[in-house]
Amino acid sequence: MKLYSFFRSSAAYRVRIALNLKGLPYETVPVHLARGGGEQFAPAYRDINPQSLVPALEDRGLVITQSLAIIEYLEELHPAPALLPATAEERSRVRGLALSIACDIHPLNNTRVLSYLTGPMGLSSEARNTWYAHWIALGLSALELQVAGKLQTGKFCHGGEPGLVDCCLVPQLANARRFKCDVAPYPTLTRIEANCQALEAFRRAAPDQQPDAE
Ligand SMILES: N[C@@H](CCC(=O)N[C@@H](CS)C(=O)NCC(=O)O)C(=O)O
Repeated sequence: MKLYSFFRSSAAYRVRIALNLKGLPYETVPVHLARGGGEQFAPAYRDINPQSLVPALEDRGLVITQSLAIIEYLEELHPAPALLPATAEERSRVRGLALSIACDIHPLNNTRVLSYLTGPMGLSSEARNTWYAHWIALGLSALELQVAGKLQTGKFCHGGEPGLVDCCLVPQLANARRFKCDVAPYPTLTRIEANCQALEAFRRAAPDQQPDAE
């Protein structure tokens, strides 16, 4: 399998964690999101993903886009270890939490959104960082409430084994820290993050461990 990735991309980071948790080998194909206006917009990559976003996964000639679709594809083909729980009720919780990160928190701090703020919208980097911190705080404080003190929450976001939500949480917290957001108000999320970081699969997926890290 080939993973089109950028070391700092949190969406690609999710997939790297899932691949590692499942013990699936893959080749990294770096797509630099900043160099030369962004390699994601080059025709060669547009042919792979017309959305010009990473990650994309190539497997046996099939190209899959969208990190959560990629993870669910891996889950269906390689069910063990499972990243989704066994029952429909539990899966609905896990998918709901994962989507709150992937659909509601992350898109507001994506590279193209932030560059549009400081580019065509004429915002200063300070104002852009205020935008970033506002949406992160709103999203992470809701997520903290969704997991804190809940019976289904365990060592990880759902139970005692790492799963889909953890694949999304760790990159999102890494991103928040990169933008100097205070993560102290989210003690449950950071406790789970520490449990994840104790696992090699998570550490090996980290941005600074990638072949294209700068
Ligand atoms: N919903 C997509 C989001 C993908 C995404 O936003 N990727 C970012 C990096 S984390 C990207 O490629 N940004 C390039 C850009 O904004 O032009 C997914 O989950 O795969």
